[in-house]
Amino acid sequence: MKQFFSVADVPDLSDMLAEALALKRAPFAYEHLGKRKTLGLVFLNPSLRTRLSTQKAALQLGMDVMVMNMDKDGWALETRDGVAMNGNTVEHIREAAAVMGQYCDVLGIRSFPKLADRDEDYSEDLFRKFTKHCGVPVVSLESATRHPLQSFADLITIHEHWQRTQKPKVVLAWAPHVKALPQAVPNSFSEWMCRAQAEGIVDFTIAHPEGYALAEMFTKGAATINSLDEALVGADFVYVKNWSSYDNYGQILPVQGEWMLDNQKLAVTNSAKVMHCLPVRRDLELASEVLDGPQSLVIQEAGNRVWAAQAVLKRMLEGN
Ligand code: AN0
Ligand code: CP
Repeated sequence: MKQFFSVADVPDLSDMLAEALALKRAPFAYEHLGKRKTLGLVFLNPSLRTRLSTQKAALQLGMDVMVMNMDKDGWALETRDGVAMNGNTVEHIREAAAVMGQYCDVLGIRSFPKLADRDEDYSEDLFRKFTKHCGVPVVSLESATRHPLQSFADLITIHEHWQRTQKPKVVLAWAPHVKALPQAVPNSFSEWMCRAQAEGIVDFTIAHPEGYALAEMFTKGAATINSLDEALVGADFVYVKNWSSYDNYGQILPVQGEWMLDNQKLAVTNSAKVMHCLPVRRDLELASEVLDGPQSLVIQEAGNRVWAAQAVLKRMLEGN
């Protein structure tokens, strides 16, 4: 595997899932695979889970890890080509990425969208340029439009908590927030769930208020509904997440009705398990009674980030 950017980089979803579950059972089975290999993690934005789970995954494969907090410790990066750098940027991504590629066998990069210009964010300019110029395999630690390590961990979590034979009903539920957040997590979750649905693993529904539709390229095959209460009926998994509008790009729109999941809303589900990628704002996005209750999977879900990252890094080290 040369790149882990989207579900399209996984030709065999079921095999990859089985690989992650096998690593969870035997974390050190490949502890020599990464010996004398270096992983570099480059952050242009904050992170708790991605930073720690990916480091842990690499250490369990015997790799060395270097972390670069580019936003705080690096030179201000220029990504545009053909401009004289006479403003605030100090170093071009062409040199910065190429240099980091000299020090690392695998690189990971996190870079959120600016949420100002939709075409710019959705072109994934920074991730693509970084990949092109570093010259080594690159794993996305959340790019402008996707968060594939999160979605992979989410799929692992759903698989683990669904032992019954019939397909689970999975609902992606928009939640309120006070800040404009990226669409990366819901785009990615939807992309992975649409693939899982196409492979007969899940039934997938998206619930969001009017004005919050995700870009079509991520939602092919998903049922979409503008009512949370209707979507929740019979749900087996509810995946809670806020995102800002794609149509009115990066905006927070006025919303009708109550969209925060609480125990009362959860009552119409099939005793649904509740997921969130974290960080979550308690009693704004999700009621604390749900987070603290028996149906919450948020901690197990975060735990599974290790196995998702380890399966990806293993494939990169194996070169297949
Ligand atoms: C980020 C987001 O919504 O994309 C990161 C989530 C993993 N969340 C926040 O900025 C709160
Ligand atoms: N879920 C997730 O990616 O969390 P962090 O932003 O803390 O890495």
